Amino acid sequence: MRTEDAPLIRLEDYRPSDWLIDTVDLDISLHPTKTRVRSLLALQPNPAGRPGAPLVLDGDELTLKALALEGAPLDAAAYAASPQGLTIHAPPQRAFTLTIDTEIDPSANTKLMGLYRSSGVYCTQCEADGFRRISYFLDRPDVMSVYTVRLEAEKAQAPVLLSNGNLVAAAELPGGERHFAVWHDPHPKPAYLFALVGGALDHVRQDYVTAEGRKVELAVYVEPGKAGRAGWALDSLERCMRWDERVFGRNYDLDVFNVVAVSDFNMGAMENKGLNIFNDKYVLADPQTATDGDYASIEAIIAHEYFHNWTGNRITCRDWFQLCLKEGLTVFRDQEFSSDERSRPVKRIADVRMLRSTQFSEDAGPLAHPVRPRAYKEINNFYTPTVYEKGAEIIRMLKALIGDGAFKRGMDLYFERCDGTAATIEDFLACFSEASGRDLSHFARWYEQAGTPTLVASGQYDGAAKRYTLELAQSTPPTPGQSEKEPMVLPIRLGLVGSQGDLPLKTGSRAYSGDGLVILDRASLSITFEDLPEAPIPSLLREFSAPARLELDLSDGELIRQFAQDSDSFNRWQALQSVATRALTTAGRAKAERSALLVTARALGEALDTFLRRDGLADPAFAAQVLRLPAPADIAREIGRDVDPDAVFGAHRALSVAIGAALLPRLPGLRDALSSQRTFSPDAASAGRRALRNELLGLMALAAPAEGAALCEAQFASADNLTDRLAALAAMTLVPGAAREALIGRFAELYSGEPLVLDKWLMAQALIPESGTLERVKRLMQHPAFSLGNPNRVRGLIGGFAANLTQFNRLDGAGYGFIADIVVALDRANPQVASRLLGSFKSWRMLEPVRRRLAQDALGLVARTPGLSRDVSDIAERTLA
Ligand code: B3K
Ligand code: ZN
Repeated sequence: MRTEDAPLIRLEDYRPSDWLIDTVDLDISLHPTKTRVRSLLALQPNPAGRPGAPLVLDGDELTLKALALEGAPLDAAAYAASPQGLTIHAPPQRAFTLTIDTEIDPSANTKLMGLYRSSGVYCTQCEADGFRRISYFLDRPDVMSVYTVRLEAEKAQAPVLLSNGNLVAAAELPGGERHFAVWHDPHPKPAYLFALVGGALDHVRQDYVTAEGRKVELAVYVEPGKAGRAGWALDSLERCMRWDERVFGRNYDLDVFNVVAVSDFNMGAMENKGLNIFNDKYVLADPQTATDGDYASIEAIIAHEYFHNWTGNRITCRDWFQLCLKEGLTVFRDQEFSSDERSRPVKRIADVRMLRSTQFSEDAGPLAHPVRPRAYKEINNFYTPTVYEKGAEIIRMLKALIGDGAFKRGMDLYFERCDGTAATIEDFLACFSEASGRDLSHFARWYEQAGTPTLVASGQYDGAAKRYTLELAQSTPPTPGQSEKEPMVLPIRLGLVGSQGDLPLKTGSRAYSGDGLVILDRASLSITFEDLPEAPIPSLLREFSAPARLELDLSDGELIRQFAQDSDSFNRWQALQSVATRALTTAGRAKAERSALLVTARALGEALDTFLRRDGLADPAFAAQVLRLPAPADIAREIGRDVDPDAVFGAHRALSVAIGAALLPRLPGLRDALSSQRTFSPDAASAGRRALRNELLGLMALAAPAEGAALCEAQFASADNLTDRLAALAAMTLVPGAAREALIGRFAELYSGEPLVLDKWLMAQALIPESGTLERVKRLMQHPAFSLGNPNRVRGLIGGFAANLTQFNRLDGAGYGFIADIVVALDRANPQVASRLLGSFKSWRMLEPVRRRLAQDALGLVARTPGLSRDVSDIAERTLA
């Protein structure tokens, strides 16, 4: 179905289901191509629905085999069945049961939605609307049912049979070749949380006792032979369960918690009740096959899915417009967990980098949408950085606005009041309104209004009066469908930095709510601070307290002073980023400005040199973040119009080389000081040392290619872990030549049996900013390590290329054409992966006219392809609109 034919689903059209399903008894006999599903539904009319309404069940590519009402086969005239739905025209207006038999082919399911097979393992993915690919159902999140699931399979093929809830029975069937297992989940849930797994899997397990005293068996299932890589996930699971008990008072509620890793998965992981299914990339880890970044991601995603048990499963969403109710809140919870487990400022910096690169860019382009969208054609296209990351920022702002105590009371009230329900943003905010005694209706605009607000600030110091006046003004740019914007509620954490540190904040302004927090809730505001002995440097949006763009006119000298003196680590980091961003946007706009860039490079080089000398080793993870410049794509977004990616990249490269050159005398010594003789450990402190050491390696490769390349080779040869080997490879990609190609070859040999590691190898090559990269990527598509059928391989190689600023945006348009062709080819097999990839075009409008035209042509080509999926045509149309 093309999108113009697909209905636009609107929030305002929501109405409760006419029918409810109290219990679901599933009997599933697993077979690679002919899986039989019998579903017994206990239905009743919904008192909140329309009396006398027909029963309209959702389906997707289903074949109906049999249908019975209270055990009796239904007359053909009484119903209408198609692959896309099943309607009972005049069902009894009372409680009744329906038995539905369907047959499905998991092996042919390349969309990876519903029931499919991944490397011989049966698994499911039902969010958002995959259950309807298994059986006809009321596939909507506000229909919640109690499930009992009987799974049957050949023992040799699927010795492990898992579903949601607790295991209630399991046995061999007569003859000994087949067996079955029965799982019961006492917690009512929507169909999107249903899951099953069947296959030959190894596992690691551990007992756990909740703070409330419940005994739980935790297990992580992986492909045979990989149990040695499941320990970190299990360890992360135990830690996040304890954390949720301690920080949010949430205990686990079943006797079993299973995690299963599969190798073909459309996204990161899925929070099915009691049976989380993961992309194996976010479970498997050992020092030889996972980087420090992987260890951190596994910890965060294990926590994210586990935290959904309360924020998502116990309290789910009334409809998919409320997606941020579970996703934004759960991202906030996983960010807080990682901050407590690791370094809070470093985690915040990493999260803000990601927010800016993914969400700010989305907000600035044609795919911008509110955190709670008002309409959609394909819901799977709304699992976006806006819903997830900006959604999490809203929770963070809410906490800042009402304070920690009221936030905790509000969360407790939410858990108590909404438990077992399918809730809305309004239900959620009402809890915080009550807990804080504040009217949050203005704050709620964050859910409705798309676009990144710009905060413009300027300050004036009156030396005679010892008074400092800060002018603050906000505005939000127009976004698709929303041209007029209202002022937002911006919580602005601030400090005034003097030569000896923070100056006291004395003001009578009502916008100042104490504790260094100003609330800007109108278009502009002026605040006067008294009794200031010296002209301060304003430190605004400390901890990045609101997801806004800040325009503050400080000189490079003032920013560098702020870097040295600010008590807020985030703003120390931000100060140098701001210096670099200003220089790079200027130089990236007009190539002639390179001389100014070199002046900035000198100033930045000196500041960094002093920093590294004084306290670079005190917090290496922070130092690594300080050394890393904003990415070229960030600079392109800041420039915002008529962007020439080559000019941006050239400026970025010139600044990096100049900084590297300035630091060169110090780099080898620092690297030596950071070398560790101890055995590998994935902890945050050790990872921080590796991060800084590898950041320095990248600078050396740029500033002194010959020495840098030799160091890369040496590091590759001596490394005892993947982080250091991959960093050597990545730094080496900056130095063209035979040595680079040799290292690329050695890496592939070393990791020939490791698909997840080879994904990184594919990506490192796809990101090489040279004109030969497109040909290289095409060659690599023929490499045995690549397959268009596996989402991780596609994201590694093809996704890597689409993120290569200069090569995706080649001046001949070949980069666009290549991605467009792949999107069309992929769409036939897996629309979700195809539409994600098409999202790479989201910033096309900010390009200079020649590239803009070429990108538009490629998008037009995709949009005009006959037979596109709803996923891809929706993105194509909105991107072009
Ligand atoms: N809830 C899932 C995402 C489902 C995506 C559906 N297209 C994972 C998560 O956010 O935890
Ligand atoms: Zn989630």
